[in-house]
Amino acid sequence: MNFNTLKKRIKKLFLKIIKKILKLLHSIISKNLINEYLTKIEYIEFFMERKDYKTSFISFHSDTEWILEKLNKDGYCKIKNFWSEDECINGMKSIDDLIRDFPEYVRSENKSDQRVYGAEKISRNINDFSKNKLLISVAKNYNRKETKLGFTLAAKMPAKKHNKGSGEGWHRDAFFRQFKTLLYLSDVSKDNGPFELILNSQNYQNLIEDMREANLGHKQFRLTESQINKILINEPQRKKTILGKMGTLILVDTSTLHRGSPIKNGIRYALTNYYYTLNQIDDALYKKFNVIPFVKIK
Ligand SMILES: O=C(O)CCC(=O)C(=O)O
Ligand SMILES: [Fe+2]
Repeated sequence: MNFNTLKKRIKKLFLKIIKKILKLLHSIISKNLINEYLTKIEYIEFFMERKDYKTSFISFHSDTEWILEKLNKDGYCKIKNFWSEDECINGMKSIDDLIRDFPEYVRSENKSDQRVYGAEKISRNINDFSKNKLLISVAKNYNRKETKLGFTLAAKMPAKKHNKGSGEGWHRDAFFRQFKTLLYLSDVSKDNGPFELILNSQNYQNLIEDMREANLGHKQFRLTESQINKILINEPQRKKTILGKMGTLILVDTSTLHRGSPIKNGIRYALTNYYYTLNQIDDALYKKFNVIPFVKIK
């Protein structure tokens, strides 16, 4: 074992011990302070192994670099006309076909939208999107760890009464870093359930400040409307609603606070690529999302 590996191991062990002590001290120190310290330790642990990640992909596609810069700065990046109108129309048709032909894979527990995970295994055009080289290159470099596409979600969201929007309200998918790409196949104006996020909520400093502001718990994934309002009260400009014509692509770190806003009108069709680091991919993941297990590309 070389010196650096040993140093890393000792650091990891040290952080683990501090975490244990903090959890034990729960009754003595204020809960909020403990939550902050725990988050700090988890943040250090998360990025420790990612610090040295290098990939030749950085020069693979010339657009990778500016997209990464924008992602690192704002937590998201929007690209217009990623797909043409014709491609989007075919994409919407593919989603309708999928929902009709594979009802056993249509997720019904989501109240707002109809979802099929693993759509790239059935539809040729969705498969092309899932394999896009620029997107995988951005995913790897943004995650700073070996990354693969997990699956592509095909989703159709009609305007139903009392819907909460795609994702069922404000949440983060993960803490610290999680990369997805969302492609609008239909035009999305403010009434068609646009993707919304709280700017910079993925950054460590904001994460801690927002926790204080809204009195959030340790690893709290879902937030109420009133907690979001507390975060926004002094900085309303941090709420970003991403509108776009069909073919608009949103590359986003879903460790930001985000949601698909409730849809008031029409139907929103969208595809989402879910990228995971290799350690996140296992059978349980595919089971959790009821991903189509077979390939039957048409
Ligand atoms: O599709 C959207 O607008 C957001 C969905 C979302 O946040 C999720 O499924 O985790
Ligand atoms: Fe989400």
